[in-house]
Amino acid sequence: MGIVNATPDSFSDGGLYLQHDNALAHAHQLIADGADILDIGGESTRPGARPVSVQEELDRVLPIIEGLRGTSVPISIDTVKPEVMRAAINAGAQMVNDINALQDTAAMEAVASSNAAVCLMHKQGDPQTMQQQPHYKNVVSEISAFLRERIAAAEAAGIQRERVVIDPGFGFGKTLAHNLALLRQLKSLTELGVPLLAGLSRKSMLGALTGQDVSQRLPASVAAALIAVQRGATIVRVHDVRATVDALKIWDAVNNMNGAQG
Ligand code: 9MG
Repeated sequence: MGIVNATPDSFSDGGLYLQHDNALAHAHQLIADGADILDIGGESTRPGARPVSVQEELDRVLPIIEGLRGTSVPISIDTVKPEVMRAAINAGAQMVNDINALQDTAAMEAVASSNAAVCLMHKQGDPQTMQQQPHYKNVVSEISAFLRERIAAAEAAGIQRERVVIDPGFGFGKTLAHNLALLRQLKSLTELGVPLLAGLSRKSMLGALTGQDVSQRLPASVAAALIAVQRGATIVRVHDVRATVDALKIWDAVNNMNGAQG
């Protein structure tokens, strides 16, 4: 899953049209690099990011989704807002990436009344404050229980299990120790019986482990994606699609005997 940020570029003041052109060009590059899904987001989830209105988010993401209509890969809309979910699905999005795991009733209804797939992600707290004091007795079992409950809630609302993906939400209300425990025991989440998505790309836990600034986290991101796939993730949400795809091709050739037979 390639990440397409439809958020203003801090280095450009070319206005909405330039932003859209840049995001569309980036999306096409990610497809050429081997992305199987594109995740389009119009509101940053980083701590301290300014919240945006429904209209502002729609203005950012809809032209991108419309511009990608007819392309070969499914589009995911990264949003917590039910209005944005509905509009994006109408514009052609086939998946909703909700970091709030459809805990908002209107969001649950927006997905239930469509055929879209959904990613249910765990987070503790909200993006503004979540890194202040994350606390768990047992991070893996608590997140597993939360995701199990959200899968059941989605099914009860009429969203078939086949449409559901789960995600432990690396970095969302978790310390480095929590994130490492989750990655170490990621396989246990596959017991919930739905596909597992992992998003580790360029995250601060990788910075904490390597000492690298966000712009220098490609090698750590590729390593983390590979570990996640080895431990059961079937979708990895990444910025650097080509490097990740290359690494996964090697892993796949060794593990699934897709390469030359010796
Ligand atoms: C929007 N977003 C940022 N990080 C993410 C992650 O790890 N998973 C998902 N599903 N979405 C994310």
